[in-house]
Amino acid sequence: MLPFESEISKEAEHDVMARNVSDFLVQRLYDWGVRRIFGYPGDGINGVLGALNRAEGRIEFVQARHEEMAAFMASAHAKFAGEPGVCLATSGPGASHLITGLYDARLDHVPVLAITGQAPRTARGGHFQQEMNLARMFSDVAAFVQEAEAPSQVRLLVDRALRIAKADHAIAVLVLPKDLQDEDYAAPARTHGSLPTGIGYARPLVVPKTADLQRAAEVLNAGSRVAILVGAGALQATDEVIAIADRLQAGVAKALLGKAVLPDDLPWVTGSIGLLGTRPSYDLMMECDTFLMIGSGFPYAEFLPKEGDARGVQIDVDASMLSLRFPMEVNLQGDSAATLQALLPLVEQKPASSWRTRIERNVADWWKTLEERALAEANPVNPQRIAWELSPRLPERVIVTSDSGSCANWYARDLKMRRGMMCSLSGGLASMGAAVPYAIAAKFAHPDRPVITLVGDGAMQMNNMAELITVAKYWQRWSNRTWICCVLNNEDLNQVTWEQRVMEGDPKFVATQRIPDVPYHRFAESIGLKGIFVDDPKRMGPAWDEALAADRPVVLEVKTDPEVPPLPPHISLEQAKNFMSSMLHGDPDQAGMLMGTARQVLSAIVPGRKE
Ligand SMILES: Cc1ncc(C[n+]2csc(CCOP(=O)(O)OP(=O)(O)O)c2C)c(N)n1
Ligand SMILES: [Mg+2]
Repeated sequence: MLPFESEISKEAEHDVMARNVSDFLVQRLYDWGVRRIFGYPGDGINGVLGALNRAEGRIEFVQARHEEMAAFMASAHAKFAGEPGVCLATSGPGASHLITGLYDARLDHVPVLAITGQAPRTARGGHFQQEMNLARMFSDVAAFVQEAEAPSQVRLLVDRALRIAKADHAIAVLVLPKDLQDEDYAAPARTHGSLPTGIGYARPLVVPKTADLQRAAEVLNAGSRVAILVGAGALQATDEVIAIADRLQAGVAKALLGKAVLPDDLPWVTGSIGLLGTRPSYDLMMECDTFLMIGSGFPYAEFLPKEGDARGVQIDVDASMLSLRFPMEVNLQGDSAATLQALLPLVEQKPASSWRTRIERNVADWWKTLEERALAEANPVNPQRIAWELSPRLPERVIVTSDSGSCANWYARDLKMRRGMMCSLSGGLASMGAAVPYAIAAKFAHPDRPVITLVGDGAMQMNNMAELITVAKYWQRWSNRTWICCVLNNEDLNQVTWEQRVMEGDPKFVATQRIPDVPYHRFAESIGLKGIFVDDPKRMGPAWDEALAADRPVVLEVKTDPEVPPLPPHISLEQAKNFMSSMLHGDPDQAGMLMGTARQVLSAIVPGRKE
C-alpha cells in the first residue's frame, strides 16, 4: 500500500459516503455551513433537488415565486445574516431569471452562490431545449463561474466558489449539467490534473501600517471642520465611528446602505446623503475642510466636498473602492472597526467648536422641517407621514427594508433608526422589486425579529405582490409574527414621474407613469394575511399600532398623494427651471401640484427658505 492511500482524510470520508454528484454537492454545501437555499425548481436541477430531499431538511429549501426573487433573498440573507446567500434555479430561463438579484448582491458587495442546471453534456452545443451559454451569461456578474464537466471536479468547484464568494464579497456561480447531477460521485483521483481541494475560509483582520495611520491622523488633526461619511462597510463599527466623531467634533452623514451604522437620535448625525439625502448632510459636505469616508461607495460625487476644498482620508477594506469618488490624501485599506481602533490613539481631541454646534442646530432644524413636511396636508395621505408616524413606533431590533421608488426617500430621510436595528435595500442596483424578498429573507435569517417593508404600488405590481404568497406559505414558522408590508398606493410610478419633471423638464408622461389601482390589502386578506387600508392621515398612526399588534403578517395599504415631491435636498437652478418648464408644458397633474405641496419644491430651490 502506498503511504498516501493509508490516510483517509475527512473530505475523502464524505466523498465515499456521497451517493451521487448531487448528494455530494449537498453534503459539501452543508460542510461549508450552508443551511438555507432560496430557489425555484425545474427539471434541469431536479438531480440536486432529489439530493436536498434525501438530506432531510439539513439544508432548508425556501421556495420563492420567481428566481429573481430567490436571488434577491440570497442577497438579503448575505446582508442580514453576514454569510453567503445561496440561490438555486433550473437551466435556461430559471438561470437567466437570477441575473438581476445577483447584480443586486454584486453592486452591494455581498457574497452569493448561485447554483443552476444546464442542458445535459451530451446535448451541449446542439441548440438543445433550454440550452444557453451560462458561463458567458454569468461572466459579468460573477467573480467565479464554472460549468462542471466531471464528477471528480465538483468538490473543487464548490470549494472554490464558496471561498471566492466569502473572501471577495462576490458572486460565484456553479453550473451543473443535468446528466452530471445524477452520475455516481467520484473523489478526485491522485493523478495528474486532479485537484484535492479543502473547505474553510477565515477572514483576516486588515489593519493599515502605523506610518499610514499616522499620515491619516495628521490630516484629521489639522482640520477644524471635519465631515464623516459612513456606509455599509461601517455597520460593524458603530462604537468606533461614534468615538472618532466625538474626538474630531465632526458631523456624520450616512450613505443609504449605512443607515443603520448610527442611531438618528445622536444630535450630530445629519442623516442620509445624496438625492435621497438631507439638507444638513449637504451643508456638512459643502462646508467641511476635512473629509473622512468610512466603508462607503456612495456614488454621487457632486454631494461630496468639491475637489480642493477639503483634505480627505478614506478607510475601505476593498482597495478598488479607494479614492474613487474624491481624491483622498490618505487611502487606508482596512477593516473599519479595527482601523478606527488603531487610528483613535493617534487622533487628538478637538475642543468644542462652533462647527459642531452649527451641525447640531442644522440637524435639529431639519427634523422640524421634516415634521412640518410630513404633517402637511395632502390628498389624501402625505407619504412622508407614513415614515414619520412609524419612527417612534419602530419595535426594538426591527429590520426595515424598502423598495426603489419614492418610498426610498422617506425611508432614507424620515425614518429614525435606533441602535440594534437593521435595514437595507437594493442600493447600488436600486432595483425595483427587492423589498418583499428582502423582508422574507430577513425573517428567515432572524425569525425572532419584527420586519417592516415599505413598497410602492408599481413595485408591488412588478413582483412583490406575488412574493406575498411566499409570506402566506411560510409565516407560521416565524416565532415573531410581526411582518408588515406597507404599500404606498399612489397609482403612479412616482419617483420617475418626478424625475421626468425635475431632471428632464418634461411633463408627466401618463402612458408610462400611471398604473392601475389595485386593492392590495384585499389581496392580502384573500391569501390569509391581514389587510389594513388607510386613506385618512389621522388614521396613519393608529393603523401602524394595529399592524404592529397583529398576530399575522399585514399588508398596510395607504392611499398616498403622488403630488408630494420626493426631492433632492438642494435643487439646482437648472432643475428648478426644468420643473417650471414641466408646468409650462401642461403637466396633467398641474392643478393638484400647485394647490398642494409644490411649495415644498419651491422652498427647496431657495436655500434656507422654509415653507
Ligand atoms: C427593475 C427596475 N425598473 C425600473 C426602475 C426605474 N424606477 C425607479 S423608481 C420607479 C417607480 C416606482 O414606482 P412605485 O413602485 O409605484 O413607487 P413610487 O415611486 O410611485 O412611490 C421606477 C420605474 C428601477 N429602478 N428598477
Ligand atoms: Mg407608485
